Amino acid sequence: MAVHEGRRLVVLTGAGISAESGLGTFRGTGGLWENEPVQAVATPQAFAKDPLKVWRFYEARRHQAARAEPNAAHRALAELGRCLGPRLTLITQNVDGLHQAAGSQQVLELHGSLWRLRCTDCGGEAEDRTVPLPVLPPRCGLCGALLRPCVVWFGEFLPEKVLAKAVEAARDCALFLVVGTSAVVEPAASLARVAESRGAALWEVNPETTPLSQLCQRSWRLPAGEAMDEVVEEASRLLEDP
Ligand code: BJW
Ligand code: ZN
Repeated sequence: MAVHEGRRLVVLTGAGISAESGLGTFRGTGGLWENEPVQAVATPQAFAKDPLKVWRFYEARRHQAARAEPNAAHRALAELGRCLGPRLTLITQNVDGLHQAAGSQQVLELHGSLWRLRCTDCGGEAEDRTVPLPVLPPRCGLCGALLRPCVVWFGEFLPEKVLAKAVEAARDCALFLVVGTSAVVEPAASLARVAESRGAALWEVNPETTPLSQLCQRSWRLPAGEAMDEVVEEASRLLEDP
């Protein structure tokens, strides 16, 4: 079948893959949204109303992410990338940079990165890994306007080229593996549905069920760090099968 010719693998990750690195997930008990309602920190309206509050939230996240180390699941996917080369497309909703820290290359960051800042006026964008930032909220060195974290908030468009590459990969893979996401945020979750509707096998690693679970051929109800070695082995086998 045409869609299987390339025997490509797409992996979509979410906050759950970084949980074992000590970073909080968003939803559920103990999630980041429990203390800070999403509307208060992850919308453009929140930033317009109170940039300092939003920046304090992201500054805390930057502190945590700067201290965090990639875990076994990040490392297993990086190793898989070394084996499969361009046959693996790694798509993440995470902004923590832990896939890259583990050695994954060309990660498609659907929701941006904590480590880039963008000017709200002149649009200038730059990598900035300084922790702590010397002044909050930070200002643009070129025009003096407010800088914002280069992340995608609710109601904002995802980076167009990144999303286009993700959709293209989802449409043309033999296996789509979903790891550590509640799969409630669009359009990320629908990438899995696109793949499945085009004939790809759908596998999931998550201790909890998600709206995608019923579409999945295989599920590992385990933390990613415990499941990933086995999943990677089985994925490699499936991709090698003629
Ligand atoms: C483990 C584990 C372990 C725990 N191992 N697993 C269609 C229908 C309805 C609504 C919409 C729609 N299309 C668009 C929308 C609106 C909206 C949306 O999706 N809303 C729904 C929530 C209702 N989407 C948008 O606004 C998006 N933009 C867009 O579509 O633009 C076009 C448009 C514009 C205007 C109008 C209409 C369309 C943008 C979405 C941006 C999301 N941004 C955030 C913040 C990023 C910055 C930051 O990090 O602060 O992205 S929100 C947050 O959710 C973050 C995450 O990337 C994202 C997904 O969360 P994730 O990763 O799944 O985390 P959790 O916490 O939800 O789940 C963790 C999972 O891990 C759980 O399942 C655990 O069980 C599991 N787990 N331990 C493995 N050890
Ligand atoms: Zn500027």
